[in-house]
Amino acid sequence: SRQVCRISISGMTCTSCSSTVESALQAINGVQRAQVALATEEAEIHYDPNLVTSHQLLETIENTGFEAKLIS
Ligand code: 9UX
Repeated sequence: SRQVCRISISGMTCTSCSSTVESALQAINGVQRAQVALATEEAEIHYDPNLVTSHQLLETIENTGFEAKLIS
């Protein structure tokens, strides 16, 4: 199955920052698509909720060194 969430990310200052977060999200089992936009400081993630939770997505982002909050 497929679910979409949006996460606000603060602390990213360059495209290398956003690429790091995007790669970390894309490496998670159950993530089908992950896009991180530096300009809007937001991530849009398509994922299978049977394999990964939005809480785990937030934790993955925070482990890369940025602050993450669930928007929707
Ligand atoms: Mo470049 Mo982004 O050091 O932190 S990766 S600013």
